[in-house]
Amino acid sequence: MSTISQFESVVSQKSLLHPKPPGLVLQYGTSGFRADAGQLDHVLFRMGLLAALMSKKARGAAVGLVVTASHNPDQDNGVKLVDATGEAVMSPAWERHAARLANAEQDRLLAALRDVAEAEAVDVSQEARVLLGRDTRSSGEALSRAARDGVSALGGPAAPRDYGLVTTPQLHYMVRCRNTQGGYGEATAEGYYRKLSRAFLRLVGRARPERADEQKRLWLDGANGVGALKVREMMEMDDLKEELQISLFNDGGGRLNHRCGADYVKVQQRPPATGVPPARGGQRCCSFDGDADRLVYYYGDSDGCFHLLDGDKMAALISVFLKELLARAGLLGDLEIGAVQTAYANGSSTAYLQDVAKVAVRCVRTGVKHLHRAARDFDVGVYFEANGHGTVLFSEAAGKKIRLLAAEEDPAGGPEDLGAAEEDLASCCSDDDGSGGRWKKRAAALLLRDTVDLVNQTVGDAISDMLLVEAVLALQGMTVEQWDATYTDLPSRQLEVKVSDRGAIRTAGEDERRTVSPSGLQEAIDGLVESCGGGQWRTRCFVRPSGTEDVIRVYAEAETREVADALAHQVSLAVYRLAGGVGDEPKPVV
Ligand code: 16G
Ligand code: MG
Repeated sequence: MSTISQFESVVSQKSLLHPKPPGLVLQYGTSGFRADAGQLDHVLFRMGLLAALMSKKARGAAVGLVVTASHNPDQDNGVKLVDATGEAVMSPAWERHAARLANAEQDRLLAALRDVAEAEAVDVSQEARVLLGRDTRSSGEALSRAARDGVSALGGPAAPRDYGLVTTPQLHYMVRCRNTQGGYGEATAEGYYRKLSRAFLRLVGRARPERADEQKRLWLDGANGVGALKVREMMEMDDLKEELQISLFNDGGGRLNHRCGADYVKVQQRPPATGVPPARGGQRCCSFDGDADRLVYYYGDSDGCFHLLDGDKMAALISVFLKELLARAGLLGDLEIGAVQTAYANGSSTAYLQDVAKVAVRCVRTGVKHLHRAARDFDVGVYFEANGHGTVLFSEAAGKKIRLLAAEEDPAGGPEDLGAAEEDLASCCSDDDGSGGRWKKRAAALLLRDTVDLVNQTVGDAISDMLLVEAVLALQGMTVEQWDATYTDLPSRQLEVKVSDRGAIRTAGEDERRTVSPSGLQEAIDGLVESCGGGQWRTRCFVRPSGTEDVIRVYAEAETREVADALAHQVSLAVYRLAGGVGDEPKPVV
């Protein structure tokens, strides 16, 4: 096996063009590196090297690298790595390799590279295939070039394939398409739009009664990011326009993620402050984040009151829909459906899923990789973070059974020949007794098949999730208010506290609900929860260090807004005092 030494002179020459500022140390955070864009040139070069090694390790399968800082401000940037499955579930060992390479001082880079290649027994003679993409930040182009230099220094003759401006989930999709030789879809933007829009049109084509034009209307806040550009491209498909009329705002004219976008709407619990607000009560609206891997819905009611439908509400809508289809298709006994959430999931959503929808629920640590891994334990794993990141994973067995059943029920393979069955298809989601004749089973099988095609199973995808929500609402004949009324969120409050070292707070267990250090903090939180809610199960509060910013996050939930706000504030003070708070003491929520 050849060694890294044959690449050493070119790597060291090229790395001089992307020098590391001495002493700078960046953490590999929840989803990769994220920092002020000015600090990242060497990181992108080195992540190009790492991506090349990842591809070589996967015997030349494609891997991906996206230059993005997601929902963070325009001046930041970052990198997300996509493994050969098209997912973002790098092992802890590769995360350590990433940190090691990014933080090696200039004269230690070759040694670090050698160590990684040896630790992973990479066959460096293998050609690397790396797919690149970026969001719309002004720093993206130069950082992408740095990544390309890194890939080419190690990659072999094939230049990396640069998709330019893409949403993060689109790049994940491209990687999976390439590594399945087109089995997952065609690895182009057109292929992506075609796959999603066909599945969407098939689904909504079965909605009965057909929707009026007004019901096809959706307002979309694009966070001034790449998602807005891509939705505009997708909406050029004529058929899609007939079934979904999107009014885009914050579509690129303003500042990225600035007072708009999914993170703003979720955390501030208010509509975007910029762009055109929807004029009418009850009108469905949604927001993407800057790289379009998060989605939240919202609307204003006739009294002008704001209502948020976040990742938890999407999980509820989609889980119930899928569970019902599985039951009607006769697959529920064979296939287990489950939902995966984090500690940020609203308590009402967990109670609804478990007690009303009777769907198994698991709670894991924050970060897509944790939810994604846990969702694989189910045949149909619906995972959503409250912040709007989520998707559905279908196990191989589930995919096969659904495809087989759909093929049996629909040998011609298309919806066009349904003839007399059309009327029955509509009733597959109705409230009848579910005794299910052949046609009901058939309808459910076809709807499941098309849902599998609509979902981006590699990662949460705002475009695909939006189409799925729209399709489910159409099929269920539900308005946004009816969807919202499935359960009532408990009032919650999220605050952040600046501390001198966020590592001072450590959490325990699978779901981060309790801290183990600093000593005394958990006891203080328990006492405050007790005094605010008398220990009722609906009052809770937890804290955790952010994986993306230098802050401690505090989350409180209670029966009333006043109690949730007061509890979050009290706990913020405890964090400030016991965990080395810096700057001014946290102020009460106003
Ligand atoms: C990143 C994660 C998201 C998580 C968030 C938590 C990915 C693709 N994204 O945005 O899942 O909820 O970080 O941020 O993994 P925090 O650690 O700063 O609270
Ligand atoms: Mg994002």
